[in-house]
Amino acid sequence: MAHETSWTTKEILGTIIGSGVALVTTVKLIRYISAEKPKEYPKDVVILFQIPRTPAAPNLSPFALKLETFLRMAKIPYQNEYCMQLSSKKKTPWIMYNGKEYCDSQFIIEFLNKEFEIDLSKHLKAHDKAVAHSMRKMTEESLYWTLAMSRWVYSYNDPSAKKVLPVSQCVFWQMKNAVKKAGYYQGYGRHTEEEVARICRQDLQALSDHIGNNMFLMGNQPCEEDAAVFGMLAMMWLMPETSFFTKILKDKTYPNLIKYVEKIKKEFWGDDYEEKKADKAEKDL
Ligand SMILES: N[C@@H](CCC(=O)N[C@@H](CS)C(=O)NCC(=O)O)C(=O)O
Repeated sequence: MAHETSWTTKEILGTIIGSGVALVTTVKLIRYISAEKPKEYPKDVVILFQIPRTPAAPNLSPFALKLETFLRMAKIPYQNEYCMQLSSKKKTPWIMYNGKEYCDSQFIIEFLNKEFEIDLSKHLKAHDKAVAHSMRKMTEESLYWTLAMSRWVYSYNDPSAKKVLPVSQCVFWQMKNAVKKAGYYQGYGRHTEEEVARICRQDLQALSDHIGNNMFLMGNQPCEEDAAVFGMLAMMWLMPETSFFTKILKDKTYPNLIKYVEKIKKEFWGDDYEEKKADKAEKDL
């Protein structure tokens, strides 16, 4: 005699809920196992978060190059963490130090100066410090925008851009739109390309006239602001062919600025400036 198996409503509900709980637990378990664990960083070492380096230079971002140059100048132990992650202020570069985040290259330098009792400008008198401060501000608040507009907006359709800016077409498009918008609110984005090129030349002329035959920004000894000025000027080599920066560089309009960049490169970067072939091969694997 065949037995009929009839399930009560309670049993059916129990089976459905039981299977659901088992499924959710399994999914959670898989997620937990595959999730990236927070990295452990060494104590008392600055972890420098910056966008991935390029073959020709340590970074495409003048602020990242500034910060890493400063760390080298000040001989502070650091470790690079190349990633696209932005800081809590939605900017790059930024650092982690003993588990805490610090952002904005200048605020970071101020923090590190205190933490490591460093003053790379202690040999300067108040007046010279004021001049160095103004030069850095001109570089970061004016020259930077001419660079950003030229690189990401005016050179958008330049096929040579791909050679110097190793980013996907999609990222390039996003950068163009973001810089165009930011440039508009900053102000330079409302000018014509010729007008922005004029501002760029005026800033470079001021830097060139000020540096003259000196090796560094404030004489023959480096100061803190050299990191920022170097970081920005070194970007001239990372510009598409149609950029007015490339024209200025090719025409050797400011030979002392070229010498200045070469000097700092040699002094604080040596062979590390360009990506080593072995590192590149490992990355490409
Ligand atoms: N004042 C900041 C400027 C940093 C900055 O503007 N970084 C750019 C890259 S060069 C950035 O993060 N841009 C992303 C954005 O503005 O959304 C600093 O000194 O760190």
